[in-house]
Amino acid sequence: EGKDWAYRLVGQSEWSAYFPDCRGTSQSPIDVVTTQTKYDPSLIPLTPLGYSQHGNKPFTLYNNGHTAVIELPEWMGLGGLPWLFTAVQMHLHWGSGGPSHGGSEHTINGLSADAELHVVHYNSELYPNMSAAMTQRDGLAVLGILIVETNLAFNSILNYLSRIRHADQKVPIPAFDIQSLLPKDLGRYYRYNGSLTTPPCYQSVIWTVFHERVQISKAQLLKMETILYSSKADNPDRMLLQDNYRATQPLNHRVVFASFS
Ligand code: 1SD
Ligand code: ZN
Repeated sequence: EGKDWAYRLVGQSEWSAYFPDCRGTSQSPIDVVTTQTKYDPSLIPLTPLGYSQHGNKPFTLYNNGHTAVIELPEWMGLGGLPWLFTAVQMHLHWGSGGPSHGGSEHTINGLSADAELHVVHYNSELYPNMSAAMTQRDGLAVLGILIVETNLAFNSILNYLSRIRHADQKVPIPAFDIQSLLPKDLGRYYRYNGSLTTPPCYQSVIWTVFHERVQISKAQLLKMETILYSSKADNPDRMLLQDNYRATQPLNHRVVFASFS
């Protein structure tokens, strides 16, 4: 993990030289081919726990050089999986070409969305914390929410990106209802076993990709795509933080389950 990595320069194909797990056979993201998914009636709607309860404590918004991250309070969690999961953080992946030019990590029937929101949780019934959980097969649960053009509550994050333009910058932002960023239909989703989509690519994620897409306006998308830098403030060679999504990975032996038919 100490080793640095990038989406550009030293590109995605070189991640596995330093992070061998990136060469594993259960990597993420994937292309979900809907005709090849398997209906599983045991996949019940997920229940966000405390997502809408934010009290008056601000959130912290952080440019980690690879994405914009919001650290989530530990009383937020996720129900509807075999174990209780505790929220850790959420972050975004985006492209550089505006609407209809890609930017999501997961694709459905070969089709990209404009961006993708990830809400990361760890299995707090089996493991004491995120770092213990992140190397275990049942350690993490990540929600993947595909974002397409129109409009939404994304300003709760986007209004503050201008304050974390460079890597390592952090700001407190007013807390907001995280559930407002999720689709309304939490019952229709795809489920598969995969990995972190960034080095070290541990194959520890129970992935949920919602079928319903959520919306973002063209102006909001362009702002997200052109405001942050992957370089630090004191680096004269500014590098825009763009295209921070990984290419889809082979499914290999895996089955993608659908909660609906
Ligand atoms: O890209 C994130 C990375 O920033 C880190 O959060 C990691 C573990 O939490 O997860 C990946 S991802 O698979 O959620 N994209
Ligand atoms: Zn992610």
